[in-house]
Amino acid sequence: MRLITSLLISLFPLFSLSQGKKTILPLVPLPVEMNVGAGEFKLGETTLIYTPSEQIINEIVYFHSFIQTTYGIKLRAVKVKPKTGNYIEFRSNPEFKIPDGGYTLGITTNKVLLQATNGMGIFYGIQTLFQLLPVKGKGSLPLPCVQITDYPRYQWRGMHLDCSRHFFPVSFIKKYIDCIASYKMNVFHWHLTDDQGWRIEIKQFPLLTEIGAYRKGSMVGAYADNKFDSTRYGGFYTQEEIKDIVSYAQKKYVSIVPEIEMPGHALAAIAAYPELSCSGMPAEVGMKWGVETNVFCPSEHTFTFLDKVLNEVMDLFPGKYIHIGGDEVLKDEWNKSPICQEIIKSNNLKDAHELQSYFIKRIEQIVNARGRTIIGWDEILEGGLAPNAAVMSWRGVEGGIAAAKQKHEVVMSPGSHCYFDHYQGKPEGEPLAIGGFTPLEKVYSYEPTPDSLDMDEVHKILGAQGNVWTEYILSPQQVEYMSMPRMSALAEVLWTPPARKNYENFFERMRIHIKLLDVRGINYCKTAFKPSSK
Ligand code: TNX
Repeated sequence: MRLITSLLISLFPLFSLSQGKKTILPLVPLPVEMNVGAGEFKLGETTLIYTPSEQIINEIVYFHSFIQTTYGIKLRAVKVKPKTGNYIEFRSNPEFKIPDGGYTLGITTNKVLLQATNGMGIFYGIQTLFQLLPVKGKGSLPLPCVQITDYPRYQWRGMHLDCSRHFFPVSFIKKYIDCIASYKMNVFHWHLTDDQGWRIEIKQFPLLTEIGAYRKGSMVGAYADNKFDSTRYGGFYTQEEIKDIVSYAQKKYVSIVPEIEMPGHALAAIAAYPELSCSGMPAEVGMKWGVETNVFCPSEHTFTFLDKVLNEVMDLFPGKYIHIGGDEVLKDEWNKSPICQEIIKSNNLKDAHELQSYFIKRIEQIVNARGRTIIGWDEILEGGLAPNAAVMSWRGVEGGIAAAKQKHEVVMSPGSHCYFDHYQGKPEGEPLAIGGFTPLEKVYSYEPTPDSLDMDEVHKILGAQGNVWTEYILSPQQVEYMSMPRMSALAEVLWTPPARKNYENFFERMRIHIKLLDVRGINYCKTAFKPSSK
């Protein structure tokens, strides 16, 4: 019996069996190492905050104001280390030995000690503290005694949001970023342009938003019904709003990767400036979902336009990666167009696929000139990859494997596991979605690093990302419903060592954790928690 008990404890170290009572700590993602002890630290009005490290003052202010707004407790900060309990010490030291983004958290009955090498690690340790605190309470808040050592498995822990098909307000973008950060994820891939709407203000081309940000109507209901309304729909983010969001995200250690789609999915831009297409014919912002034949013409005029657009984009977004799309480029127009045939000939290209590769390489030069890197959907492999491009693998993992073998960076986002616009339960019991079936357990089972890569190729897998395409997602509440709890499962895939992963255990933790979502007003798929859809 003792053998079985100790085996159980070592398998599930987060079950504290003190006094025969099972305690599950609702931590998501599960930390790398964790030992639960006996007793509690009580956080209350008399708890002091102390830090010897000036450079993490933002994180401490963040912790302080969260405790005040959530529990009405105003903690006092002191400059001298308290001699006796009860206090919380935040310590940041570049010499501290822990991988980047990591932290250690020690909670004893009279002291909490959070240590890291920098503000990022402290920020993640604070997320853990927030998940350990009771979701509601006043006066004296118990924190279980525990020792945690924690750090991320992958460097790209991403979530995407399509703001073209449907537009979401700044306040929601911030809430989405908060949610991403609370699961220790660190990339927000912001899909800003597509056929059905251009959503980013570009000062040199005002028509992109004046015309391109609005469509005359939208598809309603299922695609097969082919029904439309005639309500003008649209919106866009001003450059001031974008700057505000970028700095908001920086404070939460989330880097924003903006996506400007090209050469396909560009109808909204073409509606604003028809000379960007091969025919030059007037066009309208898309109302129907799907893939359009009207794409950017690979002419010098288009490259000059995109140079200016991308430079404004790079002025706004300081991160390393600029997503340039590259997916689903129908070649109909290019095959017909004399201009394209001329470009193919004068550049010694074989066909329209090589023309697509030529297009992406020209764009890469614009982005590399500013010291940045392009990332594109896996179609950018066709006709030859641009020299420094990173690849986002969505049509399965093969594109990602091929890119890694060519020593290019890869972010995995296969439709099979990472498309959060797909159904997460039986369609009869779910709101209308695009199709597919990607329940929670399937997301949890995802392994981003393919077996077929060798030692120096595996490092090219930066991580993975969940994609939220919004053709059938009309409101912020619905974005949350489709993302949650699948985002939490993906967060654990990307943070926790595979040997520590266990779906039953994750599910138990999530069942408690959702109380926190309720308190924070975050919607989630309720059916995911019914035993039948586990
Ligand atoms: C494919 S994923 C697309 C999007 C759609 C999505 C719907 C990708 C690179 N392109 O344009 O919104 O499917 O699931």
